Amino acid sequence: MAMAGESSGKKIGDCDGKVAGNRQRKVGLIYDETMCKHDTPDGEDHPECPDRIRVIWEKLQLAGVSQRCVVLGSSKAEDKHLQLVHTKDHVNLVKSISTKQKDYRRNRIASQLNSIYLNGGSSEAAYLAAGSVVKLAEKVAEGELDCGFAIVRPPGHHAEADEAMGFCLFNNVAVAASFLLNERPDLGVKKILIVDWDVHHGNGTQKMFWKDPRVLFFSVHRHEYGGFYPAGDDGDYNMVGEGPGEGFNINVPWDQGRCGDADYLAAWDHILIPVAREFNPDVIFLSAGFDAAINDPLGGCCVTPYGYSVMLKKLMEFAQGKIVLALEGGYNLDSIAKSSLACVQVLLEDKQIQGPPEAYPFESTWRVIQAVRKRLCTYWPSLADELSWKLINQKTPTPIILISSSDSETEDDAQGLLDQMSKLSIENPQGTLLENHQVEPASTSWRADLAKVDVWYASFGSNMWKPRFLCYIQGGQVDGLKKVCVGSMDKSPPKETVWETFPHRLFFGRESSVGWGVGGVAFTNPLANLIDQTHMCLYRITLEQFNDVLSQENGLNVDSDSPVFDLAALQLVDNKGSILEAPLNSWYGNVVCLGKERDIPILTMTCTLSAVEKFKSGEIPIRPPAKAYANTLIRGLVEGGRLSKEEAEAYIDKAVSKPL
Ligand code: X5A
Ligand code: ZN
Repeated sequence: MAMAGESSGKKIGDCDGKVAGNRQRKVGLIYDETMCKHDTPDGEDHPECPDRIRVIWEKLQLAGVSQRCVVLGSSKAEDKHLQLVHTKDHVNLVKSISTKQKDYRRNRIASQLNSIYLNGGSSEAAYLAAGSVVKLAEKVAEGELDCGFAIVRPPGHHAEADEAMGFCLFNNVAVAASFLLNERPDLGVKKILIVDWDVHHGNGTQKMFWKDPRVLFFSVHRHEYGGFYPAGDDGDYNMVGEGPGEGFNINVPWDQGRCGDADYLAAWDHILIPVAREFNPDVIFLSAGFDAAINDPLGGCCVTPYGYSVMLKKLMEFAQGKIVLALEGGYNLDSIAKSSLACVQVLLEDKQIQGPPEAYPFESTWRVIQAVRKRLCTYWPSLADELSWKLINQKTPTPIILISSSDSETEDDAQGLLDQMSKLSIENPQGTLLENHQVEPASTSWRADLAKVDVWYASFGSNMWKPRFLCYIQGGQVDGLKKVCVGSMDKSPPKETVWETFPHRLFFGRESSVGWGVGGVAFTNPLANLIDQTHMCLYRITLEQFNDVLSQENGLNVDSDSPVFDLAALQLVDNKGSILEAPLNSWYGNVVCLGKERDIPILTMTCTLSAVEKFKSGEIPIRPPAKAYANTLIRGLVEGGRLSKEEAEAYIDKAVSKPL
């Protein structure tokens, strides 16, 4: 019986990827420190930094996987190979850029290019990056290696025939693909699939093979209707190639920036994989940028190492596993190191790593996938079928069923609440307790369970002012508030109050509210971003009380048979950034987990993501808050000790005036 075979006499680590009789795959790796010499001219920080490839290399060594691969030296690209896809002028420009004569002109040249820096090490690094991918591709096509990963920089996929851009000088992958097709016909590579999973569109690669049916180019990227780098229409799904290349260019343009494993895998399962099966490539290139990875500072998506490993594994079913990975973007050092490791483990056919729990694609993901399938189905019959209703209606997060499906701020509902209120004797408009008042519960069974669990309720609107929030707990009414609150069944005050600031956008919208009259009310975008801040006052209350607050915020009765937000719902959002959109049209029907404080989940309630879109489009109006309402927020921030009066006013002003 053959042991898992040996690759170039190198030690084989523990690996259950291969059944007896099958030899260990030969995985090539190329890394060369010389490519670290390409750097910013004056040492300024830049996301595309030399450490990117260092951390990947170190990770592979520390994990003991590079030792199980065939490590090759780098190699400089030949001009004639570069000129298969680049103009002579471009090749000469990149060649000359690091020469002495160019010392003074380098910065000026770079400044005329889009997102490019240059220094004395740039030319050599660019030649090595392209040459290394050529070398690896040649060895894979020859069969000397099964597959491999070129850990190179500068990246390549934005570079066009006559233009360096987007941190890219030469189009490394395009040069290598063209080399196989045109310089090595003896190797029999007739059809090449290039998959580009970098978060940015591979505009350069697309153009280089636009009319070439030998190369099927597939790019999945953030597009946002042309607003995301490299902006414009090139990354649109209508761009399918031309002439003989028509149908051989596939773009999957995300229209928002938080796609993760489920979204990418849906694009794989319902576009890329069926097309790859029909195309049947001889070799696959992977423009392996890791800037769609979770925590990437530029990408904003959240693909995990597990997600990358599954995507790669699915591709290895084609071209007899002949796949060449070339690093493109990816700017979080930790994320790119982990993602790279996961990929090399797949190349080595190690045991599949563990993934996060199952999630479903966004609704917008299905829209994009359906549009792509429709546009391309004449070229690829496997895309012709309609996706099943059942498939595309799997949604994450699972909606919670609310007891009413009306909008809290519609007349009838608010009236309903007021009717209920009118039975009560309200003693004091200043937020003191409504004594002697009990709402008879229809059922109390769920309350005991939820009373045992604490959560932080994070408020960013008028509830930041504690007396106003207490109305929701103890019942009553405060200054400026036009309605009376019934309060929670459990009237005990919050156990603790703390302040925190979250990276979310605060804004004001809607024409008027029952509570405050004419003017917008506060919302915070459920999605985090790197620029904005929302100050929040966190109250530690029980999950039972949280339900009563949620009900009151959404105009629902507190005495319902079942909780709006139960333990199962808490479980579902028990993770930073997770969202539980309630299927009702109320304004605050979206519970968002902002993280944890001492292991207790921090929950806020705000509008849905689709409402954010409507605020952006103007379908729902953005409106400044009424004076009394704004003053209540300011009062909350100041009395809570979070901000000075001036700071609080400036904070609200900014949220009012900054466009969404
Ligand atoms: C290779 C890559 C990104 C360029 C972004 C420019 N380039 N803002 O990820
Ligand atoms: Zn990128």
